[in-house]
Amino acid sequence: MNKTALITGATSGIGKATAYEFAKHGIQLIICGRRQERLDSIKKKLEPLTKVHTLQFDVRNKTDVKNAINSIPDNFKTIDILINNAGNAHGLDPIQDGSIDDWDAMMDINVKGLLYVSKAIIPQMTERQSGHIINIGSSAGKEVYPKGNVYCGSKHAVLAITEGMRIDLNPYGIKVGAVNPGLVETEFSKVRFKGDAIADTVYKGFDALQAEDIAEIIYFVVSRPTHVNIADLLVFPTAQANSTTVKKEL
Ligand code: NDP
Ligand code: 8X3
Repeated sequence: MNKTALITGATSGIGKATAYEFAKHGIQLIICGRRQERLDSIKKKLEPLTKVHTLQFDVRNKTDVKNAINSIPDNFKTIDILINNAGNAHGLDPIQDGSIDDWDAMMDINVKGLLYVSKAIIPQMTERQSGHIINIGSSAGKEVYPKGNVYCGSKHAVLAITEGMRIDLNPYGIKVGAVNPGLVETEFSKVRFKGDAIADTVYKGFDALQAEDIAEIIYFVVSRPTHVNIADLLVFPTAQANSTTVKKEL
């Protein structure tokens, strides 16, 4: 596929697997994250398959986001596909015990970071009257679970923003959609539980989704014909029925 994609959160999990999947199909890549050494090693692995440019920035810093996107070299500048994937949960606490720092992190990264990156890239898409934006939401954006309060709020916001983008960008022929996974075994729980051993138990006793499962779905979404836009997609592991119902065999 003769296209360029920018993927945020490409150093791990779903974003990294999507970079690998896109590279297999010859999509030129701009991979983003804070951990430069990981970006470098992914670039090295993928370069036999496609052209790769790395961008290191924290999506919370709007100036850095803007400067990073402005620094993209000419041969990568036309971004056909934006995958707004960077994000995480921080903590799992009842609202009365929640940490304000955790709340800030989730709203700043999952919601405001997504907006900063989109703001920097949408103008070139409206100018060309083409483009495809996929926001990685979550089942937590469709359903609130106990102690999920602010994370669920951030992902509900992602879905509302996705719908708003689709409406506002409709006159420009830009596709906008969300991919919403359930439980995917990535570094997500390590980050959520700040390295606590409880993270190792989250995906035990059932076959969780793997990052590659979601990456294949994202490629399917971007490879539909021009007149087809997959607007919203919810994906669970077979063992999961909703946020609180997971069939485990321990
Ligand atoms: P990972 O923790 O494996 O990956 C998160 C990615 O986001 C990393 O590449 C990380 O890169 C990047 N990131 C985090 N914070 C920042 C920041 N401040 N600035 C720039 N990049 C940042 O998690 P997943 O792959 O699971 O998560 C990807 C997305 O999928 C998230 O939006 C998450 O909410 C969503 N999701 C995950 C599910 C799951 O069960 N795993 C289910 C549903 C949705 P770096 O640290 O290098 O900056
Ligand atoms: C991640 C899925 O259920 O761990 O968005 O919140 S969950």
